[in-house]
Amino acid sequence: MKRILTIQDISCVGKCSLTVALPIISAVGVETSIIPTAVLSTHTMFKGFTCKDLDDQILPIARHWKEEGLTFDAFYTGYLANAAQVDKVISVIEDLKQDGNYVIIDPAMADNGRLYPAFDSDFPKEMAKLCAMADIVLPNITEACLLTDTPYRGEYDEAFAKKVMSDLAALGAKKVVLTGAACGSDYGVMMYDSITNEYTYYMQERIDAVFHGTGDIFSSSFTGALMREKSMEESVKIAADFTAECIRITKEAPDARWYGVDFETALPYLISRLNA
Ligand code: PXL
Repeated sequence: MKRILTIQDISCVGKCSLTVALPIISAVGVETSIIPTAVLSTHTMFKGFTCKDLDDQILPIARHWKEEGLTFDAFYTGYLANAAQVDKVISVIEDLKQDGNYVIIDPAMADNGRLYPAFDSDFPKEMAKLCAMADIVLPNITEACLLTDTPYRGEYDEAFAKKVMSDLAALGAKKVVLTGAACGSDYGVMMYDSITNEYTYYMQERIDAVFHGTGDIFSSSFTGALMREKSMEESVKIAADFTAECIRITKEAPDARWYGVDFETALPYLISRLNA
């Protein structure tokens, strides 16, 4: 069985980060080891959330694993609690990584043109250091703009998206997967491969609903699909379709919660796509 390490927070209520990554990646048959970056009462879209960072645990946890000879097939990082955690996470990956491992970085820090409440304007510069070591980086357009020092645009065209993706790759990431890309009337995922210099797109029908945590749903199912030996392109399609299915189900659920999607109901769909 493949084993991955995912490094992100535990929001105890909120259906994001580890409470999404653990069930999704485990459900697709991949062992999911974790380093929690922080424990929060809820994600930061709630008012009054509590947060205890686990800064002093990140390196000791990894050191113990190194002594145990533990190895991983992929590293997948998400929300970090503060800028100082970036160097620690880089060091964990450098210490544990072996040839052929994937490094997947979701720079979960912003959306809709704004940084999440816990971060100040210096944070993206630090996060860019982590993105530089990625095989695959998975930003939304806000994050891609912040990482490349590009003024954010709510509306943009294909040329703008392509430029931001190639600028991001120039920082060091091999492949860029831009999620929630809304170019004109098209909506979906855009990919840039800096090795082949190719752009590919997977466009979907736009669903008129917005829920929190969908970026984490995408990144987790994408990581799971890659670990199930799907190609990069196929993994993007499966993750995008699964995320859309989660949104569709949540939109129709009479008891839907505002803070996250009903990914639980959609898990059989994901598993059937991976077994097809
Ligand atoms: O889904 C991204 C995310 C992860 N973790 C925490 C968050 C958010 C988005 O708001 O607040 C704590």
